[in-house]
Amino acid sequence: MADYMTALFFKYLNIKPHKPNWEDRDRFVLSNGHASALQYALMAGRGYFPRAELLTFRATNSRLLGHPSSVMLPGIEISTGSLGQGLSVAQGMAMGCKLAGKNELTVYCSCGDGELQEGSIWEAVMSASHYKLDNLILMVDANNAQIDGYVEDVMRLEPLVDKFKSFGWQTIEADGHHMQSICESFELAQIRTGKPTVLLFKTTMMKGCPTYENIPGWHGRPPTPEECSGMLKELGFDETYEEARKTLAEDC
Ligand SMILES: Cc1ncc(C[n+]2csc(CCOP(=O)(O)OP(=O)(O)O)c2C)c(N)n1
Ligand SMILES: [Mg+2]
Repeated sequence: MADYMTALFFKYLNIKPHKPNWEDRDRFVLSNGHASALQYALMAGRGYFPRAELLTFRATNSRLLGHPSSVMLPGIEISTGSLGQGLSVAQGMAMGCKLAGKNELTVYCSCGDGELQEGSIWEAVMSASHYKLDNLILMVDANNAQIDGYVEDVMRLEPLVDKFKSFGWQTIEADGHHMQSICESFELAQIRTGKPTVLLFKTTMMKGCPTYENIPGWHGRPPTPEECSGMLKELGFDETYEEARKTLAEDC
């Protein structure tokens, strides 16, 4: 998700990190809350809090919980982690913006593909098109992986494009690692067409680390320091895990 989320947070999301509750901000809901580490990294990059705080991730008393908490951390719109719920919340936010006459605000929601197996997702999908919520953009991390294995083995989702289309959504497929395709997709999705939009981003879990790519076991296992150093190397960084931690700790 890192590639398209970086485009979202640095190019498209209209926010004021120093004023997290600014009324006219775009909204972002991380419905697949287990990807919180990515959201924290992006928030630190945008200046919500110092990058050194990232080192407290999941530690006792940290604001950076394993699943994002709107109670703990300003800038998180809604606590998530129980899969299948965030899209309904985002759908309500999009409807609220319309009712308030603020059609220019966009509500972005992120879901995993395994998450789409939750029935509540499809209630929100149905309702968003009924209410013509063209200010709602759903991004799906279509990596064909989930906690128990490959999505197609656990519970097949295909044909996903046809499913979203039949529910009345504008449906856009893109390579989730190709920055130009990502940007073109966001720009198309932002046009108000009378329909909500889903961006089906085709991705590879652990993209950029060939030794570790596309192995569902990496859904939730923290790498050892040695593995982490190996991943950094494959990603093209010179620093080891320990060195990278040190650099981060000094970045305030
Ligand atoms: C309602 C609910 N059921 C089960 C879980 C446990 N769980 C956490 S992540 C996950 C897999 C989700 O798959 P996907 O959305 O594809 O995420 P990815 O592995 O690609 O990050 C599961 C089952 C949960 N968080 N919430
Ligand atoms: Mg997945």
